[in-house]
Amino acid sequence: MDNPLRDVDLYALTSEEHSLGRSNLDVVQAMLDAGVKLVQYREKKKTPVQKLQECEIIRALTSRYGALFVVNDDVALAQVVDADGVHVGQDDLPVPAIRKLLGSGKIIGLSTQTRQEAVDALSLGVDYIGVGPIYATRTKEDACAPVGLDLLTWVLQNVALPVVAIGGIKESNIAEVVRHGARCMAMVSEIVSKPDIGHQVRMLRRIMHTALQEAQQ
Ligand code: TZP
Ligand code: MG
Repeated sequence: MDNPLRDVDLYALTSEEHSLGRSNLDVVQAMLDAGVKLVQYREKKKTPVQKLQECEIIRALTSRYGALFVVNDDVALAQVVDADGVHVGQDDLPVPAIRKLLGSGKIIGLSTQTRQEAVDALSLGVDYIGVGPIYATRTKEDACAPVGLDLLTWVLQNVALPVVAIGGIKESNIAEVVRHGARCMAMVSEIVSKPDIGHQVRMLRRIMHTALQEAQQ
C-alpha cells in the first residue's frame, strides 16, 4: 500500500487516564476538529464492551473527518469496527498472522526499539513502524529506556518504511526530532493532558511545520 503516513504529521493517541477527566470521545472530537489526520485508539483499562462502543463511535467520527483510524493491539476489535488498521508491539500477535486476518487493504503498524527490529519489519510486510521511546516517557507503563535520536536517524536512513517517532515528544523537543529526520510524530500526554486540545494540536503542528521549513533551507 501507499505510505499511510503520507498526510500525517501529528499521530494522535488516546489515553483516557491522562485526559484530565475528559472522555476519549470528547478528546478525539477535539483532535479531529483541530485537523488531526490519524487517531490511534490506545486504551488499556477498559472492558471489551466499553472499547467496542468507543471504537464504533470513533470509527464514524474519523470517517466523517477523512482521518485514519488505527486500533492498538486488538486485531479483532479493529476488524469488527472496520478500522483502517492496527498498531502492535513486538510481543503481540505476529504480523504475518495479522496480515492473514486483515488482508492487504488494512494498515499494520509495528513498534520497534532496535535496529534489528526495524530491519526485520521490512520482511514482515508492515506498512509503517514506530520508533521509540525517543525520550523518557511516563505514559507507557512498560516502556523501555529511551532509544534516543540516534536510532531514529539510523532507521530513517537505513530502513525503507514509513516511520513515526514516539515517546516523550513535546513542544520543547519537536524541532530537534524534525532535525533528526522525522516527518511524523506520535504524542499522547502532550495532546490529551492539555486543557485546550484544539489549541495544543494547532500549536504542535505549527512548530513541526516551522521546524521542517528551517530544516529544508
Ligand atoms: N510507545 C512508546 S512510548 C509510548 C508508546 C505508546 C507512550 C508515548 O506517550 P507520550 O505521553 O507521548 O510520551
Ligand atoms: Mg501493544
